[in-house]
Amino acid sequence: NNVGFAPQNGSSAIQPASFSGSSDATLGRHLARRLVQIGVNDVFSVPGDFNLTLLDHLIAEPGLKNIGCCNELNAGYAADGYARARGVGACVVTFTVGGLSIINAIAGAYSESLPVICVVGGPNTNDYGTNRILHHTIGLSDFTQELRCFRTVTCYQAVVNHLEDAHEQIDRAISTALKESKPVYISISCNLPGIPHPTFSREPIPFVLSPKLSNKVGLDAAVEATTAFLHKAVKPVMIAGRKLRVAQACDAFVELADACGYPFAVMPSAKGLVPETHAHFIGTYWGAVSTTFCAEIVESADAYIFAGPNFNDYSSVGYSLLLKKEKAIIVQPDRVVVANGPAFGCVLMKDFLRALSKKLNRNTTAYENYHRIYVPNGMPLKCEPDEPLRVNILFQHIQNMISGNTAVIAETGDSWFNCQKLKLPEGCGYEFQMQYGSIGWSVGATLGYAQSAPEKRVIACIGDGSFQMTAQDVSTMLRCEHKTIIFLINNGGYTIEVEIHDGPYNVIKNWNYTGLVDAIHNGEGNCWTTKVQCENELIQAIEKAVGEKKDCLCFIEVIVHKDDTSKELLEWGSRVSAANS
Ligand code: TPP
Repeated sequence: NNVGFAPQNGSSAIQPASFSGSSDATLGRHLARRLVQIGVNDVFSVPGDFNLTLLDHLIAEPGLKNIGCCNELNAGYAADGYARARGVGACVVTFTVGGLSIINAIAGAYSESLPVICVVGGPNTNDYGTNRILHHTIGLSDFTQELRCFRTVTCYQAVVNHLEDAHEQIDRAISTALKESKPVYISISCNLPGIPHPTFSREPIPFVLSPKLSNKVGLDAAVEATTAFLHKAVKPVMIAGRKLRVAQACDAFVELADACGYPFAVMPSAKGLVPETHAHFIGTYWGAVSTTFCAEIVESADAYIFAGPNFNDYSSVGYSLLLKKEKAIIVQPDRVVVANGPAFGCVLMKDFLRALSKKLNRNTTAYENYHRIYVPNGMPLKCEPDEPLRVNILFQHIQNMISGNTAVIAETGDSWFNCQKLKLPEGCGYEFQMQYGSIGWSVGATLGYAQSAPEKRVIACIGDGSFQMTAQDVSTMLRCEHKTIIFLINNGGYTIEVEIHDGPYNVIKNWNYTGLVDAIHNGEGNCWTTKVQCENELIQAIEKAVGEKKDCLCFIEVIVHKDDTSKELLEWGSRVSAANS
């Protein structure tokens, strides 16, 4: 009813009369202090008039940096990449235009169980309860549209439009993100961040999240049932799934392998979570596109322990895995199912794996049997020096670049399959977004990961189609002085889609990618670009990237033939296609 008129209760009305606290006893500083406390030292943002004051208060906090991104989608992907390296990430955007732009990245973070704190500058407190129409909305006087969208991709939503409960709302949102390991949404009215309030007048006491506990009775019963089952097995095997990370059970998985002596594989999305240099490691289990012999070993085992698996149409290669539930122990973050029997609930994966490692007899024959299977390292046929470069040669060279001081980011596309075959040295990071598979993710994620883990040199493998989605934020990598190496694999199209179902829509417009990155560089920051078409040029480029240009962002465009795909993609594509039709 106040449409077009100044509010009768201006923003000063929300300031408590009795409190004239210090300038950092504010909501904005409280949020900033909380972020720093939980390990966030960088927020990825795009400013807008609803979040400007909030940003002022965030950057006033020592230990918190603002990383301005080119768009919200990339800011969200960057927070995702940051959370992968550090355990938590944060982003700040503006009401609705920013919020709806970042939502795809937040959905991706949800799918990967990453705690990302997504903060949105929201409407002025005085606008709530009126029927005013605000800019940046679709023109209705309903302020809940953005909130309703975020409900489906976050585990908690806080709309902070009162100072009285702001402290509680912010704390509850952040602690929920950490407890559930999922993104949360916090909307903060644009007129609140700078107003002092007594609730913010002390340094917040750090969160101490109460540890989750297993139900002892259930744990013992699950271990007993599993032990009885596994002691009957002759050829047991363990398979690591991606939920090992959220269950914080990577070490417990390896301890179990050490104790019981079983061989172990990884599901594709768990690559990087368990050491590939371990003597019991037998490769990636991905059905028909597994590491040589790995599928045969897993599928012919008489018992398999899947720890944290995520079975979907992609990881099951179009539902073609030859597994039997009666042979499986399925261990999820808080439950265990033995041989398709009743579930043991309230049993934490970490506790279960550790308890099991104390009970299981050592079965060395299982591992020794598999160890006898000798699989020579596949060496691609030698290229002639000036012959067009082949993808398998490219990845042979990338293999030689990786170490414990690097991290590989693999974009959706044929890079999934090519990077999956890399043998990761101890400590080498590895990230990809297999459940959600949103192309373009890797540009933002590379930015965020490199910002979070400056000690590692990030090597990103990105297809041309994916790069076209989010290329702008190479700009932010340059501003942040990252020394990332990007391999832009130019095969002229959406090749993974070609292998699922082809049509003219899978051909993309070729860009001058090095020219584009040079234009983004524009003389500011350290950037080196080159284009390679044969092995000799690639060798020279890599030598330069790891030598003379080691402190530089290096962008290497690799031209390959449009039909040069991995054999795994061909096999996987045809099976996924069959499942789709
Ligand atoms: N839009 C989004 C946001 N995500 C998607 N996964 C898709 C569309 C469908 N899609 C999956 S992979 C892909 C597309 C369009 C093509 C990737 O092409 P490119 O990056 O060039 O890699 P290549 O397959 O050629 O290795």
